[in-house]
Formats: sequence, C-alpha cells, structure tokens
Amino acid sequence: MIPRWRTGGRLLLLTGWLTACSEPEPTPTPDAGPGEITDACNSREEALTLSECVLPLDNTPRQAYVSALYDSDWYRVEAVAPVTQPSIMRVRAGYAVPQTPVNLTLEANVPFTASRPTSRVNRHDPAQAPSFVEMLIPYVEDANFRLLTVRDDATAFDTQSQYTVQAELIADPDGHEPNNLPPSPTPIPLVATEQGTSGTITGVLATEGDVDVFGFQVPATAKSISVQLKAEAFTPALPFRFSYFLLDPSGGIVERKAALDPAAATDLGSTTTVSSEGRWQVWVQPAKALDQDFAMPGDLRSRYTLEVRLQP
Ligand SMILES: [Ca+2]
Ligand SMILES: [Ca+2]
Ligand SMILES: [Ca+2]
Repeated sequence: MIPRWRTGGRLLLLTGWLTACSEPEPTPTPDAGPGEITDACNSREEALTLSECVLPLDNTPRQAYVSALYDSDWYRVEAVAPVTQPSIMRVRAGYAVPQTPVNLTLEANVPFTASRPTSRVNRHDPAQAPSFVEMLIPYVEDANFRLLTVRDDATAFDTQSQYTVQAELIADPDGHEPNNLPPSPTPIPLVATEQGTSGTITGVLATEGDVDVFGFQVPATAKSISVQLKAEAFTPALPFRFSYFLLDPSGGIVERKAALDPAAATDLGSTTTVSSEGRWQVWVQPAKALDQDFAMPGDLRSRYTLEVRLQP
C-alpha cells in the first residue's frame, strides 16, 4: 500500500511537470493509472530537436519518470546566455523519495575523452534511500557533448516516483582550460635563479576526464629536470589520486608518479637526466592504469601546484 503522503507528493510533482512543458499535453483521464504516465524525450533525435527536451543551464529542476522497461530519457542541455569563459556543466540527477527500485544512471559524452559515454550510477539496496549522482562536464558548443540520458542501470522502473534532473553552469576554477590535448599545452614560464631555472603553476582537475597538459622549453645547457606536484589533503577525500607524467620532446614518457592515498596530502617528485633539448611536457591527471580509457571524475576542490626546475 502506498502511504498517503507519497501519493500526494507524486500528484504535486506531476502537476509541476505538466506546467513546465511548453507544448500542450493531453489531459490525463480521471482514472489514469501509473501505466498511463506521459513519457517524452525518448531518443537522441527527440533531445536534439524538441524544445520540451531542453534542460536549461540555470539549475531549473526537471522531473519525469523512469516508467517502463528500458525507459531511457534524453535531454539536451542549453545555455540560457552566451558562454564566454571556460565553464562546467554541473548535472545532478536522482530521486528524493525514501525508496525506489531504480538505480538511477546518468550518462553523457565527455569532450576530449574516449568516444563512448561516461556514466554515474546510484546503485543502492532497493530497501534503502536512493541518493543523487553528479557529473562535472566541460561545456562545449557541440550539441553532441550536451546530450544526457537518464535511465535504470538494468531493467527496473518506477511509476510511483519521479526523478529530478537539473543542470547549471559554473566557471571552471582552473584558469588554464582547455588544455587537455598535447597540441595546446599551458606554457610554464621559467625564471632564472641562483639554484637554476624554475617555474611554478597551479591547476585543478575539475571535470570528468580532465587532463592538464603543461609545456616548458629545455635548453641544451640543462642537465636535469626536477618536477614536484603538491596538493593539500581533502576531507572528504577526492574521488581520485593525483599523478603526473613527464614526457620528452619526442613524446616518450620518461617519468610516471602517482599518489597512493586520495585522502592524504600529495607530494610527488622526480629528478630526470635531460636526454634532449626542446619542449618537454608534464601531464597532470587522476591516477589510472595506462590501458584504462574511461573518464575519471573531477573535483572542484582539487587545486594543485606544479613546479619544474632545470639544473645546469
Ligand atoms: Ca521516461
Ligand atoms: Ca584542469
Ligand atoms: Ca585540462
């Protein structure tokens, strides 16, 4: 039996959802049961073409049902004003009810990463309360990177409870984005000191699949390169461990360091003999195996400091 407060909540939410739709909806018949829930935005094509499938980037909550076997709801995220600086789409989705059989899955393509979609799943015991999932995705103009799907991770559905999905635009706290690709590294300005030549820069692994690529020029007079990557400890712990690669001018990886504990402060370092002059690179990214091509989550707090020092 459904508790009365839960039924009332569902009716209230359904009214709000119908009001939010810009297109006229068929009026439910008085005896409309859960099996007659209006379901829209069921394909990639609908998300790309129908105004009712737009999720505005102003955190307006959108409510709907995962209401049938294999129901998958598609949304197109649209900025409400021109985006003029590197920005992040923060997307949240979940159920605000005490119970649902749906393991809500939020899926999206992430720019600069492997072409298959990235997903976050709220996998929970059906008797336990569900929670929300969140993704931080770099904002790009390409509509294919602003498509989201909401579904169950298997075959469950829920005609009693609506999920909520909402998206907002926030500034990327990393001042050097986009720098995920080797052709566009962020230059580290080097300054001569008595101990040698060095440069320091900061960044944030803020988004899904974030890689921060830095470049610096190594002259023939340099004999060794020291790299140091530092970050404070975070509570709760970050969803990743920091790591860096040092690459020589040919693109070969000559150093690879990874932190061990995501809850501890990061202090990684290496000293490498210079094999050739030219532009060397440091890639800062979440630690993962070389053969793992999925996108790691980002975290808005994860500011780090990277120092490069050249010794004569
Ligand atoms: Ca649906
Ligand atoms: Ca970054
Ligand atoms: Ca980056």
